[in-house]
Amino acid sequence: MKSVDARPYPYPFDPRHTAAVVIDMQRDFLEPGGFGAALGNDVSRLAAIVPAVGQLLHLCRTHQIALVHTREAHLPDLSDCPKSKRARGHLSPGIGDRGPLGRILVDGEPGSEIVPELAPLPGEYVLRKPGKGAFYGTELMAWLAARQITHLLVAGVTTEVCVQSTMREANDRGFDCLLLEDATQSYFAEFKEATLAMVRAQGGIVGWTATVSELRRALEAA
Ligand code: C5J
Repeated sequence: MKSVDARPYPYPFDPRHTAAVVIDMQRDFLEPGGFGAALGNDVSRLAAIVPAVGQLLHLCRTHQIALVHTREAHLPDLSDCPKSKRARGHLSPGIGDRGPLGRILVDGEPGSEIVPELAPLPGEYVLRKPGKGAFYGTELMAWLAARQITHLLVAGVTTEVCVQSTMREANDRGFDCLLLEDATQSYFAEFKEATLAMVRAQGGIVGWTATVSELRRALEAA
């Protein structure tokens, strides 16, 4: 067993029953011309966490912790995209429309790919998801159960949308989740801080938070 010096109190975990879930580190959210930019956001805020997420990937690969990379992307015919999602915000270009990175949030388009610095290695699980939470409409629960995973290390973007949705879905399914503070980001600084506070409030009602360095110290401790 290992223990991270986390907030609101130490997070015990067994690396053999732990997976890291890296949420939506895609060009559509991190690069100009994608979905995040279409929403009017400064995408450079998100690109700034690429090194920390890279360190997390390296740690997991070194310590044989299972990895899940998620991508928010719809089928090309948009049959898995609710009309309400497509209509929200009256965006132009919006989901399914062609932009500088190809059709926005559509599987197979350049924008839907994970940024090259964080590219999954052959054999790692890459999960396409149609929703904000990674459990909705996916095989994630079955994949984790088959590997007897009980603990999740969660990172990626955006903190208050897909990351928080996934953590809440996981928490309700009985997983103990640790959110990596410096390996997650929002377009809005205050939303990130509020999410970290919500997760660890009331005795860790959704989970724990810690930095990638704190996780490293736990993994390297004898
Ligand atoms: C959003 C996400 N923000 N990955 N998606 O629409 O958080």
